[in-house]
Amino acid sequence: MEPETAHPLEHVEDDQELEDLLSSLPKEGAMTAFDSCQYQGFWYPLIPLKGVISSQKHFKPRENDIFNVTAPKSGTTWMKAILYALMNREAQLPRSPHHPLLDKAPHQLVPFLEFLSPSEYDSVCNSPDTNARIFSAHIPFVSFPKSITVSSSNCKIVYMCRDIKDNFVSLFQFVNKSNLQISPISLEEAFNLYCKGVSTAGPVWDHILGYWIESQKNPHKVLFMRYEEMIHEPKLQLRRLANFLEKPFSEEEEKSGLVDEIISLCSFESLTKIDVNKTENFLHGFTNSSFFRKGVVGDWKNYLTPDMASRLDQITEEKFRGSGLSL
Ligand code: PAP
Repeated sequence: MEPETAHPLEHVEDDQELEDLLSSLPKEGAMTAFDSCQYQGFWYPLIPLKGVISSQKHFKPRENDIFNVTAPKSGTTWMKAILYALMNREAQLPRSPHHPLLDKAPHQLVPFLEFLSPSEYDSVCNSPDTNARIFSAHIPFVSFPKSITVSSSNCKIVYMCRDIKDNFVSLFQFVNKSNLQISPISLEEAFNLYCKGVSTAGPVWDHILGYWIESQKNPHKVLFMRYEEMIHEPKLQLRRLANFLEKPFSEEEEKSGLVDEIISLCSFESLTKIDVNKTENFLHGFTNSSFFRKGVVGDWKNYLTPDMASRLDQITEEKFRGSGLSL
């Protein structure tokens, strides 16, 4: 048996106790105007951190809940759309002119666990299965609510990672485009913080590694996916995902072109043409459009110096050495 990871805030009973514990955590200036706190080895702004702690204390999974987990800027929005379209495909055909993804943003259809209050968990009803909901989270494996990760739970975790250099560039662009900054942060400053691990739910390498290890130990519970593989071989990856979620495509579905329809509905080109993804506001004032930028592989080449690229490669190589994982 493995030792249980201690959750120092699990027994917090009242707000004062929570405030005391939060104020005792290490803090650092972050890429945004808000300081980051370090909790269980990972960095967070205060609001999502409170959500992480709440979920640890209060979340009660349903039998077949599904969790779309990522380090920020690894393809979360895309996977939200894919999971929603995939799981609801019988009642809501992707070719339907009334498909919910045509008038709701992926972030509205699949909420982040850490941005919900405990009283809102049960109001999530975005799956055809009454024993299941679809949530998203940036929470590292070590801090994920134990009620979900225990082997007796049937909940499934779909983890998506992305090339580290593209991840950093996407994050840097997002931070400067959104309302998270009083004045823009420079590339160098953001880069140094990222390399130190001070990004939301960072260090990104530890985030990825936690789920990679778990996916190897427990492949029925955690599916490890890559943004680049989704871009290059979407059909294969979508079938892999459907099989993992025990909702494989039937022969009729395959023949009817459903796999292509889901891929097309959720593609960058298609989602960025939909009005709601261009304008409306999402949680905490982020515009929906800020979650769509280029959606390509290798954009880091347009931003990083050769030194920056090799520093990230070097950290990646060191962090993943011996794990069987390379990015
Ligand atoms: P989040 O973790 O804060 O929710 P997330 O959705 O992971 O953000 O990141 C946005 C990235 O996914 C953007 O990448 P870029 O900056 O390199 O362009 C965004 O363009 C990309 N993205 C969003 N939707 C799609 C999609 N349908 N297909 C491919 N990439 C997408």
